[in-house]
Order: sequence, then C-alpha cells, then structure tokens
Amino acid sequence: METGGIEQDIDENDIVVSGEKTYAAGVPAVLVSLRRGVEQMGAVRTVRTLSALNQRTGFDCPGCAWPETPGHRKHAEFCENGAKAVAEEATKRQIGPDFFAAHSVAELSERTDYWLGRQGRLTHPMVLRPGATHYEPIDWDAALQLIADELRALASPDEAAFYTSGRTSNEAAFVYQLMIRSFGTNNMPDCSNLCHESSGTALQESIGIGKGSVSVPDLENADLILIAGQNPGTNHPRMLSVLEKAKANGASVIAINPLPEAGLLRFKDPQKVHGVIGDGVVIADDFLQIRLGGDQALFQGLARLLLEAEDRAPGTVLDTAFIADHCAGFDAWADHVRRVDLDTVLAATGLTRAQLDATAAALIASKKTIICWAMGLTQQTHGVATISDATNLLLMQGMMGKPGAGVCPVRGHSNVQGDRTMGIWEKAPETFLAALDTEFGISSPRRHGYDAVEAIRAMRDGRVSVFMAMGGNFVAATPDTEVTEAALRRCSLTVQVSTKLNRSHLVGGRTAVILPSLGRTDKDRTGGRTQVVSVEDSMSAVHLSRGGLTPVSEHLRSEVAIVCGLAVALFGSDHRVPWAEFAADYDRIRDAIARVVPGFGDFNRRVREPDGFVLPHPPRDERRFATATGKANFVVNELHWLPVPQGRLILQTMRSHDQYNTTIYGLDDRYRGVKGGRRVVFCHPDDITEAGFRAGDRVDLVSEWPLPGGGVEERHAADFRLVPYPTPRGNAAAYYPETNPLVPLDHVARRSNTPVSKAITVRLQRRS
Ligand SMILES: Nc1nc2c(c(=O)[nH]1)N[C@H]1C(S)=C(S)[C@@H](COP(=O)(O)OP(=O)(O)OC[C@H]3O[C@@H](n4cnc5c(=O)[nH]c(N)nc54)[C@H](O)[C@@H]3O)O[C@H]1N2
Ligand SMILES: Nc1nc2c(c(=O)[nH]1)N[C@H]1C(S)=C(S)[C@@H](COP(=O)(O)OP(=O)(O)OC[C@H]3O[C@@H](n4cnc5c(=O)[nH]c(N)nc54)[C@H](O)[C@@H]3O)O[C@H]1N2
Ligand SMILES: [Mo]
Repeated sequence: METGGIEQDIDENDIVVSGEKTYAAGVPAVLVSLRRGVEQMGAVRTVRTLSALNQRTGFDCPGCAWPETPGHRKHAEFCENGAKAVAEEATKRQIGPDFFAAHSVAELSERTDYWLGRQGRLTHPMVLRPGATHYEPIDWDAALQLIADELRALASPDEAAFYTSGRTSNEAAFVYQLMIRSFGTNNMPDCSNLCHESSGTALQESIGIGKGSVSVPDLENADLILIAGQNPGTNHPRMLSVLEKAKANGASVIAINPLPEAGLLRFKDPQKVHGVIGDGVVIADDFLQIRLGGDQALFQGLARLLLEAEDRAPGTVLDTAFIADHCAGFDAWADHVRRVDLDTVLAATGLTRAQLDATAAALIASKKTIICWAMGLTQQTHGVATISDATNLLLMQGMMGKPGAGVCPVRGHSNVQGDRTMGIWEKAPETFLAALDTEFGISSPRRHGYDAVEAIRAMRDGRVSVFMAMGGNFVAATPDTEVTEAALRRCSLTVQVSTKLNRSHLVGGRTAVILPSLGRTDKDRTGGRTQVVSVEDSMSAVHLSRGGLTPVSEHLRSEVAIVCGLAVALFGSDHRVPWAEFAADYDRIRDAIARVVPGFGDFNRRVREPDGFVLPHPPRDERRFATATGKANFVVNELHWLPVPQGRLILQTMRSHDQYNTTIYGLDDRYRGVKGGRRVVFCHPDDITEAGFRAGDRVDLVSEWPLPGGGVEERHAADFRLVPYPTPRGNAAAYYPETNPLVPLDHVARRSNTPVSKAITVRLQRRS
C-alpha cells in the first residue's frame, strides 16, 4: 500500500501545441483509461472497478449525469473520462496524519491543484486549530462535537451555510437537508447554482418543472437534435454513442458552438469495431460556429423565420392545436419575435443568412426536435432568457410531451439533479417544506436561504461564519478567487467532507476541519451491513449505486453516517428525527423519502427493479404544465448578446479533456492538441496579431469590470500561452479553475444568479 503521497513535482508549463483533433475517443481513449486505472489502482482493482461501472449491480459512475439506456446496459459501459473519474477516487494512494505532519498548510498552498489531487485519498479526520501551521488528527466524536458546538454558539442558524457538490447520493442529500432545516436555515448553496440553475429557472417558468423532458429512446428516435453550448466528447462521452444511434436511425445533428469540438465533428466508438479501425462517424451534420453569447439571438431569429414560413404556407410549420390547447402567451410572444432584427441576429451570432435559413428549414422539416445544452448556455448573463427562447422555439412546433421531442439540459455532476429533488435548494417550494414538517414534526424555516454567490457575499460581509461543504471544492469552483478566499478566511469554522485533498482544505476559517468520506466506488458497511444508495440521472431515472471496493482506510465514514453523527451531536439522541436508525439502515431513509418527495412512493421496492424507475414529469408524460397559467408559457425575453469592445476579447472558461471540474487528472487536452500544461489561452490568429503578439507568446489576462459609479475594476491572472485556434474573432477560451480569479463576483446571470463563466471581458497584456 502506498502512503504519504507523491513528492516529485512536474514542470506544468512545458506546453506543446499540435493542432486540434477532429475526432474523439477511439483507441487512444481506451489506452488512456486503462493506463490511468492501473497507475492509480493496480491491475486487479482496475478490472474490478471498471467492470462494475454503470452495471445493474455496480456503482453509478461518478463522472457525469448522462443516463444508461434502459434495458441495454452492456459490459464495459464506461468511457475514458468515466474511467479517469473512477481511478481518481479508487486510487490506493492515501494521505493521513503523517502527510499532514510533514507538510504545512503554507507549503501545500504553494502546490498546484494537479499536485494536490495526486496525493491520494484522505484517511483521517483532521483539524487545523486557530493559529496552527499544520493539520493534526482528531477523532470522529471530537470533530463532530467541535462542529456542533460552533453551530450552537451562533446567534442565528442563518449564520451558517451548507454547500453540496453533486456527487452526494439521494439518501445523504436527504438527511443533510433535513439536518440543516432542523437546525433552522435554508442556506444551502450547491453546485447547481454554478451550473444548470439557469436551466431550472427558465424551464420552471416555461413548462412548470426544472428538468429535461426527454429520454434516451427519445434522442435515438429524433429527427433533429440541436446541441448548443456543450462539449460531449469530453464531458458526456457516453452521449456520443446515443447520438451515433440517432444518426443511424436518420436523425440530423446540428452543433452550435464557438469551437469545433472533436466529439461533435467526428466520433470513434471505442466499444465498436468500426470505431477502433475506421475513421469514425461524423456526428454533426452541420456546425454553426456561433459567437459567445449569440444563442439567444439565434433562437429568436429562427423563431421569426419559422413564423414567416407559417405565414407563407399556413398550417405547415406551427403546431396550432398544441398552441391552442396547451400554451399561453403565444400572441404576445409572436409579436415580439416578429420584430427581431435579423441583421442584429447575424451580428450577434456571427452566422450567415444562409446558415440561418438552412437551420430554419431543418426545423421546419423535422417532426421530432430535441435541443440539448450545457454550460455554454447557462453560464451567460442572459442564460435564463436563452434557455427560455430555446424552449419557445420548441413549443411553437409542439415539440413537448411527444416521443422524440423536447428539452434536454445535460446535467453535470452525477447526482446534481437528485440532490435538488431531495431538497438541497435554498428556496425549496412550500409543498416540500410542509411535507417534511409533517413527516418529522419539525418546523422548517420558510425564509429563502443563500445560494452560492450570496453565501460568498454573506461570508465576505461577516453575516455567515460557519461554512460546511458536503463534497466539492468551493473555493476553486466559485468565481472571484481572491474575494472568495478572503470570505472563507473570515469564517470561524470551515468544514469539508471530502474524498481527496483540494484547495478548499487550504483556505479555511479560524478552525478548519476535514472529514474523510467514502466515495461511490467504496463498499459501504455503515451499521455493520452492506448499504446501498441511489442517484437520479439527467433524465429523471432513479437507480441504485453499490460500491464494491474495500475502503482504503477503516476511518472513512459514509456521508450518511457523517450527517447523522453530526445531527446527534447537534440535537442529542432523543431528537424527533431517528438519526441513529437512519444511519444504521438506509432503507429507513428511503421510506421517509417515499412519504415526503412526490414520485418516490414504494421507493425501496421500485429502486431495486433492474433499471430502477423514472420520476414523473408532467409535461413529458401528459402534456400537463404546473405553471402559473396552468399551460406551457411562451415567455417574452428582451434580446441580449455580446458585442466585443474595441481592443478586448470575450473569454469563456471551460474544461480540458483531462480534468473533472477542479480535479486535474493530467496536463493534456488531447482533442484540442495541447500537451503538458493548462495555462493556455485559445484565440483567433488575427486577434493575436492585432493585439501585437505571436503564437506561443506568454501574456497576462486582465479582466475588466465596469463599476456602478463609473470606472473599471481590473482582475489579473498571470502567464498564459497564446494558442491560435479556430474560435470566432473576438472570442477566446481558457481553462477553469485557473481563470476564476478573473470572474467578478457580481458578474452573474440574471434571475439564476449563476456566475457568468462563459463571457468575461479581458485584454491581453504583455508580461512585465
Ligand atoms: N470529463 C469531465 N466530464 C464532466 C465534467 C468535467 O469537468 N470533466 N464536468 C461535469 C459538469 S459539473 C458539467 S456542468 C458538465 C459540463 O459540460 P460542458 O458544458 O460541455 O462543459 P464546458 O467545458 O464548460 O463546455 C462548454 C461548451 O460550451 C461551449 N460554449 C461556451 N460558450 C458558449 C456560448 O456562448 N454559446 C454556445 N453555443 N456554446 C458555448 C464551449 O465551447 C464548450 O464546448 O460536464 C460534466 N462532465
Ligand atoms: N470559471 C468556471 N467556474 C466554474 C465552472 C466553469 O465552467 N467555469 N463550472 C461550474 C460547475 S458547472 C460546477 S458543477 C462547479 C463544480 O464545483 P464542485 O462540485 O464544488 O467541484 P468539484 O471539482 O467537482 O469537487 C471536487 C472535490 O469533491 C470531493 N469529492 C469527490 N467525490 C466525492 C464524494 O463522493 N463525496 C465527497 N464528500 N466528496 C467528494 C473531492 O475532495 C474533490 O476534491 O464548478 C463551477 N465553476
Ligand atoms: Mo456542473
């Protein structure tokens, strides 16, 4: 067994650029998965884990929220990046008290995220006492007591905030929110706030539920699939097999993206012979190289063209029966969209009129259309309006609640959707809170709590002084790194429930605690029996996840055990909620969920069916819309887009092929042709020249943020190599989290409050 982590460092700036790839997956992907696994886990553990991945009796892949095809799980249903996610967690390397005695927090702070993540699994509860230089071990009871004491000492429960990342199981999320509400606050920032909040906000208003309306079979049987603002080749690789099947069934796919992402243009399925030896399948029939933030204009422009086509040939474009029976607000919306200026649409999108017409023609020809999207749409100032307009475009043709059609927000974290269903929501609806109160005899607070950005502001301003995180890496995932770090340092206590070492352990409050938890791959023997948990995927399917590996340390506890243990320390053992029973038998938690959360009736039985079960989705199932009007709403949205200021670039921050959010697996981005480093900025070659630079030059990035009273606030991120890349003029791209110091805390999407990570005004500055 390896202990003590890895000492050697690597030059993380030895960057080689070789030009972007035009296909994704194939043989290199298989080799990379196996190598990564063996390196971290050893051969036996590699075979055992990868063969249990996403199988009916195995564990849910912690990589992404893409679903399994029901009834079709085949052997080796994993992808290169799923394998990396698993290897990252199932590693045999571990770091315990010796490691923390050998490395001060100051020293660890100098290390890169890549280095931190490579050290291994956390094994012991650790505490950093006020003024101390090193973390020291603390036993579980003392750690939980310390946290409970700090929480009880607060003047108000609202002085605490509880973050959730999206890997937390349904069972752990349910008891976590129950503990937080029993304590008395709704301060539940979560990674959804940073991710698909814009989707939830828009869909809730348009169709009455914040979730996608399609299934895998819908995608496979669609006529037309638009994929906007998403890079599935890297972030949802198993989606490519579904798209391939859809294409074999006759679907057209249109990719809408500023970048020609490899998976969208060509895909080699590593699990099929033709993928291994051939050229692969071209996934996208059409590629609309849109400018950053141009999507809302595109959707409105297309809607106008469709209305005009209907005028020319009435009864051929719109689904007038659907609009009449199921929708509200059509006339006002149609009036608005007819006035959209098509020249503005062309300027905003950077597309040609011919491209616009061809896309409109494709929509008109299609009887079954699906729009898929991810962060390229949500993390924009006008993200909610953009998604709302995508939904309007589908509604006008009745593309909702029928096979092969609908909205498909592709979620990120493997259980981010389930966590929300379980009540991890700073503004959970009254129906949920009332059911919770009835079940447990508690009085859940009704005041809305803080979301992620509000939680940072509250810590910055001293309104929150205890911060606890169930997974994730808050300080690296959130915007405005300098402000967020200072906010966390102001806290009296920060608590991280984690599997791996990350930046958030190094930027803590006066006291900082690390609680090491089991992950998805680990066997969970809480209470002396084998426990299973459940998750909900991007398409509302709920199924079991059962880890099979022996945990690397006997000191690890499950997230459920940690929450229930803390609740007992906080409320005593004769509390209304049976915390100890919950921890001893997760079936008890599921029984409670069955009574509180709609759609979970008979949970324990149904989740043990081979494919689990699918939650109800009224628009999908019966064209029923629980909105204020009782109908699907056409929503009028003012048009926004992103003109590029003179001498500036608009920067999007995205994922490389070798990372999972803030976890850096490696320093390569194979599909984009970058090797050996992450501090690169992709720019149009003419923008590089115009700014007076050459390819390969090293620059500092300076973001500019207008202040309300006039003037401009600047933020800096140092030393990025210029990489010429086929991105639209005026649009640049670089990796997150290195670029998070550039994102102003107040730069958020209207209504969803999601940080605008995909549109930051920057200038390139010569390194001094
Ligand atoms: N391997 C791996 N898998 C992951 C993750 C990971 O980090 N690694 N993260 C998980 C999580 S939490 C999430 S949320 C998802 C993220 O999945 P994605 O949303 O695919 O992730 P990003 O890398 O942020 O990519 C955004 C894509 O949108 C495009 N884009 C940016 N701005 C715009 C725009 O204005 N308009 C349009 N049309 N396109 C735009 C970018 O060029 C890029 O292709 O992936 C999940 N899966
Ligand atoms: N600039 C910019 N910023 C962004 C984004 C962007 O595109 N651009 N994307 C945003 C998005 S979409 C998201 S979802 C967030 C992601 O934000 P987070 O979810 O907060 O970040 P992750 O990097 O996924 O968290 C990784 C850490 O989670 C812990 N972990 C992993 N598995 C488990 C587990 O099973 N249990 C527990 N307790 N801990 C575990 C490990 O310690 C690991 O270090 O980042 C957001 N930030
Ligand atoms: Mo995400």
